[in-house]
Amino acid sequence: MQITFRWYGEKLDTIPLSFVKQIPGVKGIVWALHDMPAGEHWEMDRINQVKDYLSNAGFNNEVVESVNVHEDIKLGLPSRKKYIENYKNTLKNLGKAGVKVVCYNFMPVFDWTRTDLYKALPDGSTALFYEKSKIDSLNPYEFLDTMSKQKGLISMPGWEKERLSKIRELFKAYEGFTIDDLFENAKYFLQEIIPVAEESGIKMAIHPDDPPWSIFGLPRLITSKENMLKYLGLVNSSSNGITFCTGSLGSSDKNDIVDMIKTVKDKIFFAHIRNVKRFDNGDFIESSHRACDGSLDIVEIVRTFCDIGFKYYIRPDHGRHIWNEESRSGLRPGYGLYDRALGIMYLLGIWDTLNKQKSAL
Ligand SMILES: [Mn+2]
Repeated sequence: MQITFRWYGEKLDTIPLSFVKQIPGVKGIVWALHDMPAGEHWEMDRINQVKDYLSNAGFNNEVVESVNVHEDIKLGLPSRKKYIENYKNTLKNLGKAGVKVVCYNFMPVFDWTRTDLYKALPDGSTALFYEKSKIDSLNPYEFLDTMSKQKGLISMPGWEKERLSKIRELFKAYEGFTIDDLFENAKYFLQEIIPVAEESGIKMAIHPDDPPWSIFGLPRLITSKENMLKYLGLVNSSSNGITFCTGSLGSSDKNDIVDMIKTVKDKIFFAHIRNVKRFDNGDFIESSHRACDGSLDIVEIVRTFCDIGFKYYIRPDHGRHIWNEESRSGLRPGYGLYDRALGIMYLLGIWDTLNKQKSAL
């Protein structure tokens, strides 16, 4: 496995790459052209600019997160043809620039969803929190109104101002839309882009829905083992795979994470490993990576990745905000430096121990 770190680019991220370089084990930066709206074609010179910048800082550019899928593709509108063509051209360019894995998601309207970005944990740190009763009781417009008041949200992928200003139209477009419709449109998308990904040497890795259940009456695809297998079966190809996000899938106690990793092992090209603490009422909060701090046994999860001989990319996903980091301007909720660095050290500690044990056998 190879450790990576998500970084939002020279203009948008306040963490210098020279700091990331001091976290042991990080080889690659997970990047994207975050200023590009979904559906646009990524030009070669812009891609190469990032590649050079990363390479000068001592990192590879092999993982992109995300190339966002335009809403018209998810909805299956006639205009999807144009956006799919752009998507294919972007993949071709990324392949030429040495990109190996492209993460994306197929979540209607809302990307990841939380109700509080700075919920206090008992130790005084803060983290992303999901309060089920709040989501169940608010309509999407009220929800959006509450969320837009929270610092840093609008700068987060999937929550762009322009996109959210169209929220009413989007909800109208999804009226009567079922999960079968969404699977059908995903199949059409995959049939179009997977051959291009294959030719370009790119593995497509869909991110699970976060949280893994339907919200505001919208269907969600990657929520369970069954749906994951169904999605992988839509187009059978070594380029059709998964970003295995333990925190997203693990927000539901119905998902047995270790069993899921074993089931789809050959199709995991990218892993987000983080812990999450679930509560009996359906709420959850992101916790430190340590197994005993959350509901997921991160030691068993890393052991499973080690057992399947996982050779692709891993990143720590989100972290808590610690050491007063949330007061820093430009902080992206969940994407501070410190707790993600601690997370990496925890993952490497487990990984190195397991490998040492393995080689002693
Ligand atoms: Mn994730």
